[in-house]
Amino acid sequence: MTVLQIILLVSAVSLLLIATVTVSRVRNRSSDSRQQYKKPAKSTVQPEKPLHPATTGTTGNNLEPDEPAETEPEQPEEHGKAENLKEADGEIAADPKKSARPEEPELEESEEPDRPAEAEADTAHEETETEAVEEARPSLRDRLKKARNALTSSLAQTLKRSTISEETWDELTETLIRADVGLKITDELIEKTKDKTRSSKLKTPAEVVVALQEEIRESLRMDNRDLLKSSNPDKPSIWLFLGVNGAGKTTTIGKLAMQESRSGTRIMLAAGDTFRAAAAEQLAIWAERTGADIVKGAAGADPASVVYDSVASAAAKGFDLVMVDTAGRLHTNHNLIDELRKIRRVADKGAAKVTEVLLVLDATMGQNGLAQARQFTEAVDVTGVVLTKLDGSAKGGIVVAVQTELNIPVKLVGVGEGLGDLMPFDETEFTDALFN
Ligand SMILES: Nc1nc2c(ncn2[C@@H]2O[C@H](COP(=O)(O)OP(=O)(O)OP(=O)(O)O)[C@@H](O)[C@H]2O)c(=O)[nH]1
Ligand SMILES: [Mg+2]
Repeated sequence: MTVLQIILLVSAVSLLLIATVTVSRVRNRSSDSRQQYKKPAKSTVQPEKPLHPATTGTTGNNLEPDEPAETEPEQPEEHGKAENLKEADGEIAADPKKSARPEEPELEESEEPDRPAEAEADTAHEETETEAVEEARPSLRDRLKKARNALTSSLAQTLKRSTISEETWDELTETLIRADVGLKITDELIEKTKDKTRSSKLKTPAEVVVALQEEIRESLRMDNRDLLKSSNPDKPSIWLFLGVNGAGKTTTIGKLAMQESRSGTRIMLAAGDTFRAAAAEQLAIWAERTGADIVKGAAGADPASVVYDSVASAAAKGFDLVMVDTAGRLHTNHNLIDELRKIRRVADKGAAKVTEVLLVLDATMGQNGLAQARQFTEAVDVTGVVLTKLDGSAKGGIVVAVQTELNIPVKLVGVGEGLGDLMPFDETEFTDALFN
């Protein structure tokens, strides 16, 4: 081998070595750069998590199966976003108008079609819940707790005795008077119970108390408790609501309008209380809640003209029922009583007839309420009584006093402030709830 050949061989080997080292370095660099890219790749995936939790679960598992420590710091942000999303959904569910909005600006295009459907489902769910709450009412017995507790604790002493004596009758008399039955009716009930005790040969005070409950139930028996409607299906019925301030007229109209509208009755509310500025507004809220129409007059307008207009409008629209709210007037003010008479006259002169005049009485007013009631019944032909706030009264005997003294059927009882807290009155249900 020549010297030249040896030099060429050494050069070739050196070049080969240099090339190998260079390729190896380039490979190492490219491997480093791939590792550096892992983090940005992760952070672009993770913000998606709160928006699509299900998808994220799968994606996360595929991408970072063995790096839990790196996913954890991201979580506070995820929760924040998830909460924001929940809040947004809540807002949409709470306000059906918002849920109907298709052009929600913050929404991504891909999310757009889902949102109204979700919102609708949420709203429907909420409505079902509201209805369930409205329907799931306590029984009359639950609502008469105050009155029952007062009566049963007053009877406790009498029931402890084993024989019937003069003391038994004195105690029963006191119990009835305390329950606001009134002196005259108490005497009548005690006499009838004594007769029954003799004729049925009752032996114990417990039997006497059962007999007294039966006498009370009998004294409350009346056939005509249904709310009357027009016999002509082409003409609306008119129901007037009267009573002193705060008795519960407007609330009763609202509760009743709800019940009636649920059974398909088309209702017009007449804001006949033009004295108080807020009165028509209060009625308008009930109209909105129950889907009824309303006719309001200007403040201080003649209530009779409002009633006339509402009846005319109801008749023109083919409505079934006009419910007339009136001012809570002082029963001593004769001008106001005259005004009630005028409302009644005018209502009857229009396109329909008054079929119910309902006197709304606050049960917690006791015998004072009865005195007020007489003023109304002398002025206008009252066809039925609505006894409100029985839930708040410890004196259930007022029901007996009102119906027997006025000789007008108690048609409805109010047992709370809620929409469903108005019940048809039934003497058997009532006496059972009071005594047991
Ligand atoms: N606990 C209870 N509260 C009732 C009942 N009925 C009505 N109320 C409440 O009694 C208050 C007066 O009710 P309204 O309906 O405004 O009485 P109103 O007779 O229209 O009163 P005016 O318009 O001032 O004449 C309101 O707070 C009602 O929620 C009931 O049956 N039970
Ligand atoms: Mg009112």
